[in-house]
Amino acid sequence: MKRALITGITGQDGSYLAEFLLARPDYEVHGLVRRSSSLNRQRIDHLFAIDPSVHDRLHLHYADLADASSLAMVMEKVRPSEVYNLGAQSHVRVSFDQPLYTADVVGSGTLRLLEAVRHLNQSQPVRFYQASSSEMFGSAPPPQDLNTPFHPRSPYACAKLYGHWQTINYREAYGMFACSGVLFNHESPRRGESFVTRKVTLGATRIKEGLQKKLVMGNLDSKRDWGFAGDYVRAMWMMLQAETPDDYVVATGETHSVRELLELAFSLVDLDYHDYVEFDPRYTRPSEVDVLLGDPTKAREALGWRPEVDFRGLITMMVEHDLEQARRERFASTYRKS
Ligand code: NAP
Ligand code: F7E
Repeated sequence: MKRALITGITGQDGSYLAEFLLARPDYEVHGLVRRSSSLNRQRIDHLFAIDPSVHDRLHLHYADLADASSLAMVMEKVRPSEVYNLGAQSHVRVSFDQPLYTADVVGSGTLRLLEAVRHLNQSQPVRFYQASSSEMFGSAPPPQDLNTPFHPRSPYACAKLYGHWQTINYREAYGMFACSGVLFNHESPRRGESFVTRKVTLGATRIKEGLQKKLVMGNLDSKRDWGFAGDYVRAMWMMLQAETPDDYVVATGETHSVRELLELAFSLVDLDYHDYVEFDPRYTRPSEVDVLLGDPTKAREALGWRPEVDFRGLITMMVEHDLEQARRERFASTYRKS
């Protein structure tokens, strides 16, 4: 039995990764969860229905990346063979409002976890995956790969860069099997509601169903290399199954503007986004990342990884999901009124 420990299991990627690992009968999955006043396990509740054995193969532990002692305790209790560090304050705009908190959880949090892994690694081999980000490239001209100089443009990106180099340093200094995956934007129906793709697919479908009148947005000119989260968690796992530890860019190799995203999402519900979208500077950032376009050649050649869902397929999947949700909400409110 392989034993995986996932920080950020309640997030988008954590839920897909846990699902991917639990579909393999040889994995036991442990996830870190934070205490909150109301439960936020919606993304992982369904995992218990995969098969009856999941009740014995999925375990949750209270801990926090800001709390080194909790990480050490969980590491000692679980003794995992693979650790995936996906926990983060992951919203770029919010990182400008909470820079110190973001630096602590995203930057120092990675170091705290690496220290706990290093101690365990003295008595058993542990493989470590760090969730690095294309945001680290910031204003570097596209296409971006691991030879592109980093130029981060937000507190979040600076903190991720710190975690990226600490991961490499632990590999070089202590010979640890530590990999940094530099992942470009990846989305899904489980994406947080305030990231741009989900905000747009929720907005378009709710407008279609009469639940919302307009959609207020920020900069429509920025471009992103958007892939599907389900494809990207497979790349994380492949990195830890390789013979030697290394770093990889994971991307689709295609870029699209926020404007193109709006055009596609609204057209899928037979609407024209020009009729509904308004601008508010509240949704812009003090410094923006204009164009991200990844070159995933190394991941394809060394790991055999390829994305299976393209931009159109991804946005269609998200619109279909959110349309169904909006319809259910509309039926429920009509029923309540009648
Ligand atoms: P997400 O949906 O925002 O999930 C973040 C997870 O981190 C949640 O489970 C959250 O727990 C947890 N978390 C937050 N603060 C924590 C803390 N102090 N201690 C422990 N856990 C904490 O993010 P995602 O999209 O799945 O992304 C996963 C990772 O990949 C993140 O590190 C992100 O920065 C990175 N990344 C994402 C993308 C992307 O496009 N999605 C691209 C590159 C890199 P709660 O549920 O309790 O809030
Ligand atoms: O913004 C623009 C915004 O917040 C994308 C995180 O997962 O990917 C994500 O970071 C673009 C930006 O993602 C709105 O200005 C316009 O140019 O969806 P986003 P992000 O900042 O690229 C990276 C790789 C990560 O690592 C992060 O964790 O869309 N935009 N109008 C808007 N963005 C938002 N959120 N809301 C708007 O109204």
